[in-house]
Amino acid sequence: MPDYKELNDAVIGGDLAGIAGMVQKSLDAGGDASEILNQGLIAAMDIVGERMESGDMFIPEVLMAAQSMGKGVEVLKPLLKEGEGSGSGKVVIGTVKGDLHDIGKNLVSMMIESCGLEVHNLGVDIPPEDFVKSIRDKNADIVCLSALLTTTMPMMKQTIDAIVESGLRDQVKIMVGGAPVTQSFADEIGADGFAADAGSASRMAKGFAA
Ligand code: B1M
Repeated sequence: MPDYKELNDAVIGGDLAGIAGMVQKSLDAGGDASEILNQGLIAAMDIVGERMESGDMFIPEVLMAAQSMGKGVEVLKPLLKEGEGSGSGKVVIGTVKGDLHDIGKNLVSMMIESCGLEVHNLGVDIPPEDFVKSIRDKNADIVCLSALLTTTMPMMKQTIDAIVESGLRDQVKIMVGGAPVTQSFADEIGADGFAADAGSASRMAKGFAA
């Protein structure tokens, strides 16, 4: 397996100027796009998370790392297709209210889009009523909720409750994901599916849309 230490260090160090070139170099050296994403970029964010928790990295540095990761993903984007675009479903995706994390959610959005589904990415900090409005306005078939904080996981349940109360529950499949989310939590709050990563989320969405 190629050594991704240089790439990991570039993300951790927030090397905005160098990251795209380094990702391209890994690709030119024959690296696989998914492997570069997982071992080079996502693995680096896990280290960033550990350093954040231990107080060795602060929010501005974490934001630089996050932006570097985004620049790296841009290079990989055309190569990260999950399958040929043949779907016809409409998907609404967003990070729940109170939560500002969007890197993973954007990866999920990108991978679902690459399956040919129509994706409406609402952004971050999305209140339940905005999910409901968007499901109604877009006539969505699937809604994807993302949460990265244990403190915002209950907002997933509140969002599902709002969808039920709106009378739209039968119209949509509800998928949930994000680092602290589990299958048992998804079952507990009444979601239709849990996806641990962007690849499985896109396969699940494609299955629901079929
Ligand atoms: Co924050 N943060 N953060 N953070 N942050 C975590 C999540 C944390 C684990 C770090 C830590 O302490 N170890 C911790 C949460 C602890 C907890 O609740 N258990 C934490 C904290 C505490 C906080 C703050 C409270 C810090 C503070 O202010 N004191 C604060 C909260 C702000 C808020 O949201 N209200 C905060 C802020 C931030 C930044 C803004 C600085 C920045 C976010 C920038 C951005 O997103 N634009 C940030 C970052 C970058 C992180 C870490 C380091 C990296 C997250 C990430 O992007 N990972 C993170 C540590 C970590 O996760 N290791 C951490 C890479 C990404 C590709 O993975 O998002 O897991 P992930 O997505 C995956 C899967 O989860 C899944 O697919 C994706 C791709 O495979 N997935 C889905 C995600 N969404 C899905 C939806 C689906 C399906 C699958 O729908 C169906």
